[in-house]
Amino acid sequence: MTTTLATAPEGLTRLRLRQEATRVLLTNWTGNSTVPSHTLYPHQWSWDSAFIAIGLRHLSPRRAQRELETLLGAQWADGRIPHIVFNPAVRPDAYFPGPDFWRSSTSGRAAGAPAWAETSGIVQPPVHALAAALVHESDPETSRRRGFLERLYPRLTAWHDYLLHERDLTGRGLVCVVHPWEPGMDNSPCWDGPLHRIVPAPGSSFSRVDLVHGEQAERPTDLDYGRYVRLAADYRDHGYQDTGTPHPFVVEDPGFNALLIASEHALADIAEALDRDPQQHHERADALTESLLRHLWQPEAGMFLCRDGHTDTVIEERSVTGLLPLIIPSLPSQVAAALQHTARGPHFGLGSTTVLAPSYDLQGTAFDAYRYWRGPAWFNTNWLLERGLRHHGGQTHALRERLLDAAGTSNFAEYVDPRTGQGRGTPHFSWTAAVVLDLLARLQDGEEPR
Ligand code: 9WN
Repeated sequence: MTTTLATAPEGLTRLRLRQEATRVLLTNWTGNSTVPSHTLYPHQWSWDSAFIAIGLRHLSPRRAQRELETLLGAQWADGRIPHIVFNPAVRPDAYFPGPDFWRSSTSGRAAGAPAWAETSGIVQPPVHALAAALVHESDPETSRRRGFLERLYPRLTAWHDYLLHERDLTGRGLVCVVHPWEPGMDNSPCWDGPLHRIVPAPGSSFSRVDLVHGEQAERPTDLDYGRYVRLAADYRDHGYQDTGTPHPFVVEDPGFNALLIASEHALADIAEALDRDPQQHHERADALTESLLRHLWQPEAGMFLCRDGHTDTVIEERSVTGLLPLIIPSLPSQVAAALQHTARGPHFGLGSTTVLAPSYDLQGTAFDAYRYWRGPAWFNTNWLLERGLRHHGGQTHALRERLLDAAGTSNFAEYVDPRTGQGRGTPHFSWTAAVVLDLLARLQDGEEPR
């Protein structure tokens, strides 16, 4: 793992790291938004764009605003923000499932899909209001002049309304995900149990493009891919209507809900910046936090665990998603302390056996340091953990340094082996570069921004 980046003097290292992260984001910019990767993911992805905007604000607040505006320009009339917005200039078969599969403008018309864009029909974690608040703070003057928050606020509120009204499928005051791609952690062992019930679409009915760019041993299996395709096709064939689709996969995911809570807090800040009443956002954040604690907190595990909405049972797998509630500023202090303890303990090894927090339990039977979300460490989740630990008084200097080093030495890898920091997946990955820029900006300012 030794490179000139790692061996250069500290100042130069950080300077070059910033230059290289900048180059990644500039190269992946397509004019209105940023692709996660030109090869593997050549369109706009929802939660990627939120993290990208958080980094991009340090290069160009205006461009960061544009990133979010482009995404929200493809929002559906029912409030959902689709997980992919397809770029019409990219060949439809460059990614599977592409626009010909999702057919949003026709199959999703009754649910409110726009006629002017092709998108997917599922969603990803709601990091957007948090990103919008941070982008605004980086340059409030330009933001005000362009009416950035004014235009985004109703859209972000509609997005949260959609999740709270249409996706509380278990009636417990939590948002449910209906596809393993929705929590953004596609192949997590947490989904193995619920996915088992799904009859896979036959392999002959689709053709995977991800294996052209990614290593087979690191990607989901064909069997799981068949299940992803089946779930998405069934949702599409029910017009992407939440009422009316059987939804054989229903999971309450702590990370997804925690990000919604953090984003409700951010919406309260945005409302205040616009001289509006923030009360409803505080109330929603409090109600969601209460439901999260009541239904997903597992004191004996020292963390939050997912819940299968069909069997009404806890999914006994430890995933990094169960540590993400650390980003909730109002989390009770004893819960935050237990999460910190678990993050540093044997299951995640933060600061002892691992360089960065793995996506899944080091001691879990399904642990695989290389396969998608079944062990590798991802930079966005570690950025969220760093932020959460900092909010709750934890020491984060070492984690920050390791994150920066791993990003630089791995050439901004999509993910890394959590034990060594060795890069895996595709290089020049946008959110890896974005979180680097955000952490570097903090070091440069010599202060702790929000
Ligand atoms: C499906 C784009 C996305 C990320 C997800 C990551 C991966 C897609 C895939 O890539 O998912 O959405 O094809 O595997 O799991 O978190 O947003 O970077």
